[in-house]
Amino acid sequence: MNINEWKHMFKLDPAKEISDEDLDKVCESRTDAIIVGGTDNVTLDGVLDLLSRIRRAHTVPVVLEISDEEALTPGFDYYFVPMVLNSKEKKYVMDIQQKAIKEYIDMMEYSEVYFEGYCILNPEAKAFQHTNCELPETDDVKAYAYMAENVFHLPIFYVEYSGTYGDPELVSEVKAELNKTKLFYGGGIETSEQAKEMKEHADAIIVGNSIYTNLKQALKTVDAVKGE
Ligand code: 1GP
Repeated sequence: MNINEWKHMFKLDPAKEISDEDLDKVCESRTDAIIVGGTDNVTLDGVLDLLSRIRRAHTVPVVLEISDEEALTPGFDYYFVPMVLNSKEKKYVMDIQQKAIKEYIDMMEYSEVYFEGYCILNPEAKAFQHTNCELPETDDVKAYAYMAENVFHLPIFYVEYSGTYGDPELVSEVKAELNKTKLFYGGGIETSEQAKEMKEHADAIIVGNSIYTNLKQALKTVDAVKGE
């Protein structure tokens, strides 16, 4: 299936433990893809371990979301490269990405690389602090979305509330700005109702932390957005 048709993704953090049994459930959940990504303590060993455990028994597409070039490795189906549009430092908007291209683009030549315009909206999130973000108003976020589509021509605009459930009204307003660029929403989704609510506006939702806190409920978010 084409990435433009994806509706649901699970995001696994290579710095967190997950049993084989739980990992099997995540991979066989009918989610459209597994994203491997995190902010802290992402190591090459952790990334490779997850990739090989997923590949051993499953065919679900696997994406590496690159946060640290030290943990970059071939073997993934897709690579997502975040550009943090609301960072106060150019480094996190484009310099890290430019260095990664210079160094590693050959390695990724045969795979599919997608740049994501990220907007991080939870000031408590590690990613917000790590990338030195500024908290934007709704109109600012809409303008970033406009830029993602019309200035940078990015395939994905990612509204990131990592760790907390966001504002569906904001997501709806952002969606109205976008025509071609896909809107991804991630942050605090724990229940089927929340998954449905955000998926009404976003093209795809990403469920992360609740895999580790309440897997049973997290698994239900797949059917909630993709149907039984
Ligand atoms: C994190 O957007 C994802 O990058 C998912 O957020 O961990 O809060 O589900 P949660």
